[in-house]
Amino acid sequence: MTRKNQTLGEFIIENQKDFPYASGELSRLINSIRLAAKMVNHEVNKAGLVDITGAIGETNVQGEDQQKLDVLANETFINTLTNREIVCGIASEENDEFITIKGQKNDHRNNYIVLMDPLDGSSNIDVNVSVGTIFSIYRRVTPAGTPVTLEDFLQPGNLQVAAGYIIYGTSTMLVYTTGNGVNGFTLNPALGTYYLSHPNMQFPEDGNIYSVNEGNYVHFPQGVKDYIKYCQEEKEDRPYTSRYIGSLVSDIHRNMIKGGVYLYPSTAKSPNGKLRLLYECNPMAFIAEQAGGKASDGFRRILDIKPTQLHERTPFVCGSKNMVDKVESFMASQES
Ligand code: AHM
Ligand code: MG
Repeated sequence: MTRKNQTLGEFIIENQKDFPYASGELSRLINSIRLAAKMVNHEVNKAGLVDITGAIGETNVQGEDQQKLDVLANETFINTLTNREIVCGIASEENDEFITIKGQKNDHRNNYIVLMDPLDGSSNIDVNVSVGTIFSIYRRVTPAGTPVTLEDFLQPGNLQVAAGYIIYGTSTMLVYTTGNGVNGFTLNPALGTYYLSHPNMQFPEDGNIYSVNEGNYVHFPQGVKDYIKYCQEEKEDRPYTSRYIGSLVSDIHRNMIKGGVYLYPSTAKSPNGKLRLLYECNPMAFIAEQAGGKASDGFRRILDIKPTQLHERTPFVCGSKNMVDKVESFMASQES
């Protein structure tokens, strides 16, 4: 159930019964993400002052070292998630290996795994363009009471119990799903409260925006080249509009609201594309499907891929259902 003026805190409590394994742990986990996001938001908003307060890597006026924002965001999320007796393991784009959390009694009793990209698109920070945090949540598969193993992290995306993103944009928003649709909350920075601003978000079934780094065009597979030409053709409803921010969260968020498709295909140099399956593509795919959209590697459903490595990459096509279908049909016609 959703209400106007509902805060994220109220929403979490009121919808707890719909959460998988409604024990309250997942609610507390989402709550801790909400808190960490506020802290990161505070730092991201100050990023433009770095030239005044001291450059990254230098010592600031208080004698503290200035940290890179992505490192700071990583530490903020890890510290917030660690202190709550819910999470047993974290994997992050910023850490080569996963982190094991023993719990306060050192008994490895916690149940949830979090995979995250704490600050995606961070090269955009220097130029005051939106960045985001992406997170994916699973139940562990190894028994509680034992340390987590890689197996707990290498679960296919279709087993996610929750996923979401935070967009640090003109407003800061937290958008997430627990498998009952997608809801978006906007932060009122004066009050530090998130309000339900985008209930039951839905990808339009069709759209007219395509988002891809066309600088890589010559390296794209023929199917993607053909699709791009299709988008540019002069027809009744085309050419489509090209929009590419280079911040996955922002590009997907815009396309979910307006209707569009995001592509990061394989290239001749990177046969698996650039984006990471576990903490970039899977959470976005879960959100896309929950919002009536679709996510694919060009041939198969992202959420059905069985991961083999923590940081593995995959080609990624995500957006309005009919547009992703179209990309897949171009890809299939070029497969020999
Ligand atoms: P990052 O995790 O190093 O920030 O890279 C991920 C980002 C995505 O947000 C974005 O969609 C993509 O990389 C842009 O890549 P490119 O500059 O190659 O177009
Ligand atoms: Mg990233």
